[in-house]
Amino acid sequence: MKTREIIKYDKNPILSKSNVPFKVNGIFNPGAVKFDDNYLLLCRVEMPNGRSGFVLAKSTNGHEFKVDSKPCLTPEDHKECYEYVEWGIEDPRITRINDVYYLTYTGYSKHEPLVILAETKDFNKFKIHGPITEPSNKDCAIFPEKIEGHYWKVDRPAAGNRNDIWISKSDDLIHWGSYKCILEPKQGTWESDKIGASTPPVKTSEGWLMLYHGVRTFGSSMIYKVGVVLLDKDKPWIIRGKCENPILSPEFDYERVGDVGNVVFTNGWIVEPDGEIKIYYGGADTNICLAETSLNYLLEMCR
Ligand code: BMA
Repeated sequence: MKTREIIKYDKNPILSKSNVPFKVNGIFNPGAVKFDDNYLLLCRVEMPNGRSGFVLAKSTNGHEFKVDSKPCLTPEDHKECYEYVEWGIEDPRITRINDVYYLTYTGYSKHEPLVILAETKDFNKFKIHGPITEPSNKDCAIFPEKIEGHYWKVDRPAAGNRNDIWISKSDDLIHWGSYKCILEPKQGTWESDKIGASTPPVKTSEGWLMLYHGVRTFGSSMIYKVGVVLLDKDKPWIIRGKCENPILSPEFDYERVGDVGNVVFTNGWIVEPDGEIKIYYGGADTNICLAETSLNYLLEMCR
């Protein structure tokens, strides 16, 4: 496995609203997975009314994607829990467990954000389980296998001015407990105000590797960057390593200028069998970009 730094794709952004065959304000923050030998992005599209749904984009090489002709999941599909998603569904994370793909995403409504769970086997039919947290909570990612006989998730409940990453466990992916706070913002740094889990954790020989986002407020604006953390393989509430610096920051116009400027935000990555990694991320809440790196490099950053 090669060690390589993080390289932003020179043809970024890989998707913007001109690639979407229907009218949207933007396409960003995709979940990512390999499915049937294709690269699949489950992209958030903000509709003209300002509410988000999801559309699929497919690729054979991970670089050039074609967006489907219509959304695959919308707030209106949530018949049993529409009240909690009325203002949009956002930022899906995809975790494969056996042959089922579990989606965790933000349901947004007058109740504030909470986490919705859905599952699919084919990205065509979706079974929506509904909310698995109360508000305010978002940035939820499920671990891809059981640890100590339980399922695990990380998420980001917001309480007062606290925005920390928490872990919890479950026997059925619906009912959760044993909550623990595992990571807090670090004052006076790039991640001083808010953090949240980004990509679903990936198992490595050294533990669970996960990307997360950190936010720092400057005056009235916020800068979103991406960091990396390593959780213990058997006791995932223990932090084994963490990079002090962000691994991705807004630098280019496509990350600095858009509906929300100075944002790089990821909720989807693909780790190839040879350890190469594709990180798909939203630029300025407006478009979708790609950065490539390797497992070795990210592990080295955490040591
Ligand atoms: C977060 C989420 C993301 C968004 C980011 C920057 O709170 O809502 O969807 O990309 O803010 O605006």
